[in-house]
Parts: sequence; C-alpha cells; structure tokens
Amino acid sequence: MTGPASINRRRFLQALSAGGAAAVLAACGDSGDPEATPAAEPIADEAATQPASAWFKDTTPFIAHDDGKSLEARLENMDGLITPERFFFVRNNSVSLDVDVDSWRLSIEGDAVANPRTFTDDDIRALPSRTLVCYLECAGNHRAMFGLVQGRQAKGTQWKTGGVSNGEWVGVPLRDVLTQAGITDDAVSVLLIGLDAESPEQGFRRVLPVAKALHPDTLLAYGLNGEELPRDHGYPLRALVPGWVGSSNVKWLGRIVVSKERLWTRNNTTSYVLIGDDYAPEGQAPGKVATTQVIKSALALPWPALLNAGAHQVHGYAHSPEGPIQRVEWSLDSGATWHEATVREGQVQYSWARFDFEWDARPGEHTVMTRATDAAGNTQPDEIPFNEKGYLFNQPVPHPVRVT
Ligand SMILES: Nc1nc2c(c(=O)[nH]1)N[C@H]1C(S)=C(S)[C@@H](COP(=O)(O)O)O[C@H]1N2
Ligand SMILES: [Mo]
Repeated sequence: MTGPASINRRRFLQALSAGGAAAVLAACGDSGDPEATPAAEPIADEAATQPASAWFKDTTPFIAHDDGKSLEARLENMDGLITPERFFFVRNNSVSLDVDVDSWRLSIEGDAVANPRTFTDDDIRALPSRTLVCYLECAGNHRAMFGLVQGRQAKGTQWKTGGVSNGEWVGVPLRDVLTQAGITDDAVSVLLIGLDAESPEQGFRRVLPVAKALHPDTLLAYGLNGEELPRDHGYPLRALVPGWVGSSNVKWLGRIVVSKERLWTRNNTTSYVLIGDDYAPEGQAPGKVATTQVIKSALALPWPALLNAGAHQVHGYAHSPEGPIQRVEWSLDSGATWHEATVREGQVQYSWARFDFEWDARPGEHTVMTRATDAAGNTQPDEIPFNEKGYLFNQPVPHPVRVT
C-alpha cells in the first residue's frame, strides 16, 4: 500500500533530510533521544506566539490533558463505527516523531533468533498484508472514575471515556517477520522498542509473550483507515496487538528483541502494573502486569451533557477483548433497574460495537449508566478493586446529563 500520502511524505522528508540528517526528527525540539536531530528552526513569529506542540494533528477536536501527552477523543463527535483519524485519540510518553522512511530500518535481534536481520519499509510492504478492524484503548481510559465513582483518585492522566478509538488497520503479521528472522522454539519474550525517548530507558518498549507475538492477528501496521499510518500514530510502523492494553501497541517501531528469558522493562514493572491490595506481585512487578483490556461501555455524549427535554436517540460504544458485544443495558437509577439498549451491528473482528436507545428525557439532573455483556458472558462489574495507577476501570460509568 503506497498511497499518495506516502509519496508526498517521502518527497517532503527527502527535502528535509537532504545532506544526511538523522532518521528521526522530533515534532518539537529535543525529544531527549541522542539520535534525534532537532527540527528546523521555527519562524520567529510562530516561535514567539505558538506553544510547542507534541502532536502533528489539529488538537481542536480533543480534550488536551495538561500532561501534554494525551489527546482525549470526544466520543460525541463520532457516530460511525470507525473513528476518523482527526478524532482518533493519541497517547504519547514523549512526543510524536517524524521518521524519515528512507533511512528507517526495523531490526530483529536477540538470543532467540537464528538470523538477526533488518527490514526496510519496502521489505515490510512486500510481505502479505492483512486488514483488521480493531479498537485501541489506553490502559488508563476511564481512570477519572476511580476518583468520581470510588472517591479515591488514581495517579495519572485523568481520562474520562475518550482514551479509546476504533480503526481499520493494515499491516503484516508480526509472526511472518519473526519467522524470517528465524525465531527459535525456545523463544519466550518479544520486546517491541519504539524510536522515541523514554527515561531511563531509550525507546518506549513493551514485552509480549511469544504466544501473543505469534498470533496471526498481532500485526505490524502501516495503514490506518485506508491511509498511511499517521505520524501521531506511529508512522512508518507500529504494533497492533488486538485486545491488549494500548501501551503494547508500540509506535515508531525500530527494534524487536526476541529472548529466551522472560524480559522485564519499565513498562511491565513500574508502569502498566495493577498495584493494590487485591493484586499479588508477579515476577519483577509489584503487582499484576496489565495485558488484556476489559469489557467497557460509554455514551457518545459530552461530559456533562446538556439535552432539551423530550425524546432522544442516545448512542454509545461498547467493547471487549473477549468477543462480540451481545447486550448493552442502561439505567437511570444508579443500576437499580436496567433497560435494554439495541446493539447496532454484529461485531466485526476486534471492533467496538455501537449501541443506542430511546430516552424520553424529563427536565432535571440525571445520571445515565450503561453496562455491556459480551458473548463469552463477561459483564461490567458493579465494583472493581482499586489500583494505584488507575488502570482498567470498568464499572458502569455514571454519565451526568442535565435536561432543560
Ligand atoms: N513508541 C511509542 N509507542 C506507544 C506509546 C509511546 O509513547 N511511544 N504510547 C503507548 C500508549 S500508552 C498508548 S495508549 C497507545 C496510543 O496509541 P495512539 O496514540 O495511536 O492512539 O500507543 C502506545 N504506543
Ligand atoms: Mo496508554
């Protein structure tokens, strides 16, 4: 898939990198990566008037969190099944990168590959591709609910319900690339490493167990919604790990290390670990390592929502890593009684599902809750244990709605 966007970007980047600049240009200033070359001097006026931005996309449609690393999607902007790229949430641990695809390489190395090798962009695109509809969700999506619902705020970006989006991804199975590098039978861990800086380790990284890495639906993706993968989402190549927490979906991939030992890095010891009284330590982690997402649902309404009295068709999105959404219910009385919503479509692959219901809204302050159930029988629980970093909140969300 070499679309017009790719050709334009290549030309643009060729111009930028004429004279042999390094492969990676950070979106703004110094990314902290010693291999990164600072971006060209901005025009003085702009530099004086515009705050530095960590992103390439227009941030207007988002809730921009003040950590400067999180663009929360507004579900109320969406009514289709696929999230348009301009509304697709972004989570960076540093800043978005502008990678020069001509000098970019993906290396596969480690003590569990027989033929360590590197791939160019053309090598990757020459492999048979797959297309998957898949939602992508930050492990911290709904984190604000620990404070709002449980009365105990968890550390981290206070995402409400927009740390999730649904895309159509094109890529090659990671397993085909690992096979070409001669992955050995005794491989245990596959470590995905991005080109962006992350202190104290260089390169945002995440470990996958070999079984998940070899699953035919675990992709190295280079396309999103029929276009080139955008720079904010990891151009030229990112991991797509269906059902797993957002951080497994490493963007701007540069290296993959395959190991005979179980690997531990910051992102399965310090971050992305469920730490709390109900979670036993696991290996080098002080709690349970967050791997798969959990079943959730949310309304596509502003927070808080303001509606005129009368009949409304209210819609929202539900998703589960375990299988299709079978049922969504809604409640106006904090879960004492539930009504059936309509699940809009048979769920495709790893997509989220749309649901809607008719509400004859009376004037006043309301709290609307939704609760999803999947085909495997998982339902959003009434109560989940607290964890310090606020991952995987999936109690029904009490959405505030004022009707006038
Ligand atoms: N290289 C790299 N990959 C990354 C991250 C990052 O900071 N650097 N953030 C991760 C996190 S925490 C999430 S939730 C997802 C978000 O993907 P998106 O920005 O494409 O929506 O990317 C993941 N991949
Ligand atoms: Mo995330």
